[in-house]
Amino acid sequence: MGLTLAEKLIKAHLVSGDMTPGSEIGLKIDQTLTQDATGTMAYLEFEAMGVPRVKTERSVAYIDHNTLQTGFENADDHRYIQSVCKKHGLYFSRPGNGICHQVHLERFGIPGKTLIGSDSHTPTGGGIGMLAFGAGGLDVAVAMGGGTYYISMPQIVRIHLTGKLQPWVAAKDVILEVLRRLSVKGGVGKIMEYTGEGVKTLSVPERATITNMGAELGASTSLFPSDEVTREFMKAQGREKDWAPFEADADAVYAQTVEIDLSSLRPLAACPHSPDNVKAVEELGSIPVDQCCIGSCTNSSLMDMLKVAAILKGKTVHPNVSLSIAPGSKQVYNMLAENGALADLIAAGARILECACGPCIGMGQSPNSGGVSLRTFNRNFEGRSGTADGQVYLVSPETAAASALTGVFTDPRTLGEPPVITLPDTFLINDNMIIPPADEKDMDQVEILRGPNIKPFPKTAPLPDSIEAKALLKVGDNITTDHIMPAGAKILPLRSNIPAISEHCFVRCDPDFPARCKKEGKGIIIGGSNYGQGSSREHAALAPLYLGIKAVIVKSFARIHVANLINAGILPLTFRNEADYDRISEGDVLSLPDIRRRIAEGDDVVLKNETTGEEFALNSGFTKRQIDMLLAGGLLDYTRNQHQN
Ligand code: MIC
Ligand code: SF4
Repeated sequence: MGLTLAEKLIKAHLVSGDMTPGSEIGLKIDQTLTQDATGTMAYLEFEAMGVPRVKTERSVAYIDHNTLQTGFENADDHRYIQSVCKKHGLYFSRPGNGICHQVHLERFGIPGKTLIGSDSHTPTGGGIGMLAFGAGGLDVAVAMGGGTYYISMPQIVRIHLTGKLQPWVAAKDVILEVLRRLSVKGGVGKIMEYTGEGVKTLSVPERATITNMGAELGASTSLFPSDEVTREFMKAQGREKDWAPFEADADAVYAQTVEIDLSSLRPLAACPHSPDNVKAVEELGSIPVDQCCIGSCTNSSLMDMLKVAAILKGKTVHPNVSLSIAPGSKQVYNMLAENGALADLIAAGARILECACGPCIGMGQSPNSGGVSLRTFNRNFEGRSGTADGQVYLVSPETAAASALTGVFTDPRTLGEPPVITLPDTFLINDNMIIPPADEKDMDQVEILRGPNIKPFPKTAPLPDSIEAKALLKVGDNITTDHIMPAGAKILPLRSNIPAISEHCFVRCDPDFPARCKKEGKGIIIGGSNYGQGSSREHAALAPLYLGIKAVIVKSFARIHVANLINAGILPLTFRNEADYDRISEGDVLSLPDIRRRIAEGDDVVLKNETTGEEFALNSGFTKRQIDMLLAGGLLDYTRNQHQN
């Protein structure tokens, strides 16, 4: 029996476990990446581990999220990360050099290698055949120290592509179609592997758009083969020597197959407020548009920008629309400038932003009240844009550019002949914004620069014998990490300061939550299904930890978030019978008797609702390693204990 591509890459990196879906596997990690919003914490954790120099083949720190500098905090954090890189053996991508996933694809990614990144869109690397996962900062810190990365072995799903995209239909429409069919929960516990004749018709940037947004399916990662198209891309990046072919065996067996005929797709849009609320653009009607934003790690490649420039050339953005454009990297920006396309964008009235995440993470460009914003990004969770009642639609660059001109939602197919864009034979290569680390012999001289905003990791404690605490919050299904720990220009600068950022924990759901936690000193959170979807931010676990949350009890968890909770030493439990969710009200006193022994011995966990007198069973189902982590009080304590033994 042949192997899928995912199985081949997993097998080549397998340190422990076997490839039985659902069982824990340990992987050797070749490369890591961090960005600045999760990076400071990850490097504080790395420093706490006491490893002098990263042990990966390549680790890169990017500055791309917290680039709005309205106070000292972000700039201080950038300096801190830069000094850590120099001392501990990492490459540092300076602010202005671009979005981590775009730059990594261009300059560092290598087909067949493993990559983990402290950002949920790290699977972008799957566009060139990398096995790339988003992870919490602590997991990345451990991998940088040479440690194994553990996940539960996913099922491998085949997305079989046939046909060819019609004019004006884009890669974004492919992944929106997958989201429409499978939903934001459809990829949980799965790797989405793209196969079929249709694969050959897609360029690397198009493939990367698709693997990037696999994160919105909840998938562990997504993967394209490394083929001739990949080789051409690597060659154009001056890195052909890093290319090697990788593909699934012809007789590989998949857990599930999804068939997509690319020729049958139409321009699509994910409507407010979920990436899977997908409708055809032509069906939406002429909704007036207030804002269009083009960019983000999903759609900011040279190809995307050239298409947009060709659509806008010689025209003017509609008077009621604000159009902002952020090229994904300095390479893209520079090439746009050299070939004149940048002039077309400027002439049409686009507001050009620096190469960074920008509006995608609420760092500026929040829409007007109730404003309709068409974005080429990957997430449209309520409030993420920074405007509580903003109506964000996720669309292709073609749809965004067409609508920016007309002022209403516009199917780009109405524009006539599409522009023909071909990728260059060689990209402009200039890595002058990437700073290599100091030589090993000089590293001791490098001083780590810590600003006053950097506060230590919150206190952890071993799992107590029993837990008794109030249900301090009860939330519904599909709670995102943007609900738990909002981002945006005001809150992101506090990413290195857990006490301060905790004041914003869950405020979008309940403004009194932080105060209530502080008053009670401890608590339990109750949630529905797919709790913690979205970002990899471990702050969504560290802030609750700081606020005294001992357990989170839900119908089901999203993959990265549950790992982050365990890493933080917070007990993640699920209802055995989902209907028991209804038997808990906010404010009820709950107890988990004898919890330490039950977790240690893998026994059934019992939850007592002391307020109602009811009692019911919860699932734990942790692996030996997770049990040891939970007993120790989280991954840091667990790692310290291991070093001591
Ligand atoms: C996001 O898109 O939500 C982010 C910001 O890139 C996050 C990381 C973070 O919260 O810093 C992600 O996707 O992991
Ligand atoms: Fe940045 Fe947005 Fe991509 Fe997250 S999704 S890495 S905020 S561009």
